[in-house]
Amino acid sequence: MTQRMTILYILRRMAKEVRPYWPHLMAILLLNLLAAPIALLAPVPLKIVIDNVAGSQSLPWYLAALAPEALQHSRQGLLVFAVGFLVVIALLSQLRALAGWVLETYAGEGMVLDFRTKLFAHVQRLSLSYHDSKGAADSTFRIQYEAPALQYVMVNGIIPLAAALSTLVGMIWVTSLLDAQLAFIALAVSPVLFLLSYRVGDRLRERWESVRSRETTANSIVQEVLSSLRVVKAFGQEEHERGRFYQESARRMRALVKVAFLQGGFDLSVDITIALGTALTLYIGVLHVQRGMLTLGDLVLVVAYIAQIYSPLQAISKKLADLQGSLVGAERAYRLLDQTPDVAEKIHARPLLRAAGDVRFENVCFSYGGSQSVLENVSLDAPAGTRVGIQGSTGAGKTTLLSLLTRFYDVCGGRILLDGVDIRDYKLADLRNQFGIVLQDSVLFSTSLAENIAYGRRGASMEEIIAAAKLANAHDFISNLPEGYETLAGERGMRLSGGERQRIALARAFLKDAPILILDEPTSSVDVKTESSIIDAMDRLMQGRTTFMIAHRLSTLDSCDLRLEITCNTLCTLQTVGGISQGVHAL
Ligand code: DCP
Ligand code: MG
Repeated sequence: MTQRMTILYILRRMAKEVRPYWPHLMAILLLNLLAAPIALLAPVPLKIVIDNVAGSQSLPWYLAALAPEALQHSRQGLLVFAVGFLVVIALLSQLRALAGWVLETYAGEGMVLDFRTKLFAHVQRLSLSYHDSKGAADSTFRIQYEAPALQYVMVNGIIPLAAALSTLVGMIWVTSLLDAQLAFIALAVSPVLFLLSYRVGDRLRERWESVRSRETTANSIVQEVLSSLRVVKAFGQEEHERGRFYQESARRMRALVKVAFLQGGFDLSVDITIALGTALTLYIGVLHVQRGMLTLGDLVLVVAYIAQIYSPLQAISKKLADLQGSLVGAERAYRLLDQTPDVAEKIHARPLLRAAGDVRFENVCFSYGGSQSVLENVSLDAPAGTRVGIQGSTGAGKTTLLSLLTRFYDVCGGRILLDGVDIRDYKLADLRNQFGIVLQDSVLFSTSLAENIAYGRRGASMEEIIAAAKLANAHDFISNLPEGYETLAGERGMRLSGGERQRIALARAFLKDAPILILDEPTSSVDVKTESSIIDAMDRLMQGRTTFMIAHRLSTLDSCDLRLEITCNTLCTLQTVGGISQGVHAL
């Protein structure tokens, strides 16, 4: 199990994270601190009405300084001043609230937006093996639901905490001027409070962790089921999935009830500790009065102030407990951010504009983490322009072999060379830019067909897109659609048939015009007629490019210069055509 991050560590990291928002946070804090003096002004107009309008006292100096000269000499004038003052105070208080609200929303949402974007960018950089093992739902949850922890802690947590702390200091100072000993006794409960929040905080955090992990699981069930709804429906498993979802959600609920118990118990202990503190100060205060150290009036004042000391103390302890849930969220978000991609780019990686397409595998070994190796000692040599056909039974490792070439995964042993240079020495983006890929199951995005084709080269013109579609034998079927190139593909391209998706993917590859082609069974899910139209398009696409083509139907591989088969984790040559003879070793 990974070690827990300490609260201090998380807070420090967060403070660094939100550095651009520090001025906003300071302003919010100031606005928070202004609330108390404005609240103190609220009863002043009433005092003016009673003392100076109904009564006949003259205005105290501090109000006389504020009131316009003309209003000070008649009762009518003073009344106008009093009601005017009331409106001004209300306005001030509302303006303060409004400014606070706008600033809090702006800063809070802004920092969450930045943090989310950072997490999202990082998740995209993480290698496929991370996502294979963790699943998409986990990352989604962390990005969408854990990132806001930043706002809860920095805006809704630390600021009220700081405001309460400064009120506390002010109140202690005022009380200690009246009776230092009493102030000290009143404060004696604070270590108890902090110890309490510390102990309970730790346990709360543990419970919150369990709530969050249940939430993630429930969330991933929803995501998984909805993305495979066809299968669920086909096998009539709705009830089973409902049960799975219910169980996880019920576990989450039980964990939350435990949190509520703990938090409720904590609130109760804080309140009781504070009541004990008040009782003690009252007792000792009365003793002081009896000994003549304090007047009765002072005692009343001190007791009132001590109540004022306790309310921020209470707020602070409860806030510390409240924050635990958000701290757990933040920790989970940081854990994601701390994942290092295992397919990493070297610091001084080589740029690569356009490769010639000379590919060499040297004693390549690979396994997906488990003990079972998928490829062992695979060597092959494909000079630029070679068409390599790869066959092999299902699960033999054909897709894996080509995933190594694009560095979706890194080899465990041996090396792969492109134009004589280890592919790990190139910049990742440059390397991947060298491949046009048509996968076993082509996935489209839920945008228009034109945009889907243009995914191969952002910013391609409509003419180029249409030209690519024509080359891929896709233009005809696209033009027959009512909305043509503007037709929406539906989620993952589900509104198109398998063969149609495949041809869009080919058009994408045409548009990308990369020197190396990877065709992973692009005709596996289409009828014979469509297959011949796709093969026809592929033939055009393969011209002048190094091509790796996987096919189950062996006739598809007829046009290849080099035919390989993967069996028992290694490669054997079936047939070499033309000048390529030394290519492959079966080891
Ligand atoms: N494998 C794995 N983890 C992954 C992908 C695959 O453990 N993320 C395993 C499953 C297979 C082996 O690796 O036992 C080879 O998988 P391939 O996808 O490379 O197999 P093929 O492409 O050869 O099979 P198919 O013809 O079905 O596409
Ligand atoms: Mg495969």
